[in-house]
Amino acid sequence: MSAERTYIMVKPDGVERGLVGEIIKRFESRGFKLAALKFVQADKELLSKHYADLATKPFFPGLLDYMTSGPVVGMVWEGKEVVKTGRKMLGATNPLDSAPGTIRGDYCIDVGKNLCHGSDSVESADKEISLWFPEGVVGWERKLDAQIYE
Ligand code: DAT
Ligand code: MG
Repeated sequence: MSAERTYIMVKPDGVERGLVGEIIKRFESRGFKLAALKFVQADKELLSKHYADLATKPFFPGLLDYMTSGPVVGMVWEGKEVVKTGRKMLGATNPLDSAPGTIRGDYCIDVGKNLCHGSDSVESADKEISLWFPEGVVGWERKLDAQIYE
């Protein structure tokens, strides 16, 4: 079974709107395994590293303001093709392009308040997990896996 991991984060609007449980529930119900979880008020230094590839974008200062406007919930989820599948579950970056049934497609409208983050590749996931969880994540055996993977 795959030990692929992704970094999923509920953004400040998702925390404020009480959607943390809903987002966790979707990953749990799908069968992915939680490996780490953290409630944190991030600062601009951390978020500048997280969004380093967007530093030259005109919306970058606003993005940092948004992401530091309140606490976030950072999580590591593990499972087969969880990076790609996690992105599908989140929906498109612009929520208006997100299909109903996705998190963004069900719960938000504007790109600057799009509720959640998901790593876009295995390489980004590794970097993001090291950045948000420098202490490491929890490796554990889940008996339920026998009912999820063939
Ligand atoms: P994603 O979050 O789908 O990986 P991204 O990495 O390109 O998308 O951008 C990171 C975040 O930056 C995104 O979730 C919301 C914000 N963002 C992206 N494009 C934007 C835009 N055109 N205007 C405002 N915010 C934007
Ligand atoms: Mg991204």
